[in-house]
Amino acid sequence: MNNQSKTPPLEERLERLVDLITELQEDACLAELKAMLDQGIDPKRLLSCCMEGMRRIGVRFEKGSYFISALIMAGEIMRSSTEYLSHYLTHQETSGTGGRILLGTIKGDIHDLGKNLFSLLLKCNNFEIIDLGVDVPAEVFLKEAISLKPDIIGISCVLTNSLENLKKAVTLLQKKLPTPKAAIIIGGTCLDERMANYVGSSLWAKDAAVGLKICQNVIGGKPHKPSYLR
Ligand code: B12
Repeated sequence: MNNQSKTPPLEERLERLVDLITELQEDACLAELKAMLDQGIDPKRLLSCCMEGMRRIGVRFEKGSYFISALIMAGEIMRSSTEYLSHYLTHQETSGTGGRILLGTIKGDIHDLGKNLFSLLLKCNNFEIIDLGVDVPAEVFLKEAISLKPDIIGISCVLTNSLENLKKAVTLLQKKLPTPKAAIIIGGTCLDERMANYVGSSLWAKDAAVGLKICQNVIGGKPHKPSYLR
């Protein structure tokens, strides 16, 4: 008997992992995630499964079949999964030029898993991170930016309801930051290019990996052109 008859094909296992996350089966999901990591499966593919699980949980919440308790559990699953994955991602991503980044989630929003994941990727690529946490008002971003002089300011916004706060922060920073002005990059589930235009930020990333690339370009002196944002 060969191994193939015992272990289901990879695609099937990945889909099962997404199902376990969506069904909030924390123990089974973490056990499977760990097993797959130990077997050398690409952590980026596993991370994509976690993101897809979060998306499906969000859809169930919107439809009313999941409640806030499910979002809380989802947050815990995502946090533990990221913790496992971080060991593997850290070893994978070691090259790149560093810079100093001020990070935070915008006022009104307490989602931090996306921001933390972005922070992790940046750290793995030799960036210095100053994390202001969640629910950060525009004025605090400005005050800390003036005192800490980051190269880049990263703002996470997951909730549509916080979009006006994000717009306020971007406008304030663009107006009041001393020269040379730090670049501002925004990211988070609720954002797309249209929203980025609305809040007035030319740097927007649909995910943490794209965000990392943009930050590397900024530090490498490449122009801040929307063409390399996608
Ligand atoms: C887990 C979760 C929670 C947890 C969060 C725990 C935590 N510590 O973060 C808790 C329970 C706290 C929560 C609360 C709420 N939530 Co919630 N939550 C989720 C859920 C299921 C997963 C979010 C997540 O962590 N995803 C995984 C991370 C890794 O993904 P991410 O945040 O998108 O980040 C990625 C990118 O966006 C990017 N990124 C993120 N930030 C940044 C920043 C920069 C600079 C860059 C470059 C990139 C970047 O990088 C990441 C990796 O690629 C989503 C569903 C979904 N579709 O996402 C709903 C969701 C975000 N929540 C939602 C809602 C409505 C709420 C509540 C209002 C519910 C309520 N009635 O109380 C509250 C709001 C509380 C508040 N004031 O913030 C809605 C938001 C809808 C909207 N458009 O506004 C969603 C989409 C669910 C839904 N479909 O309805 N939630």
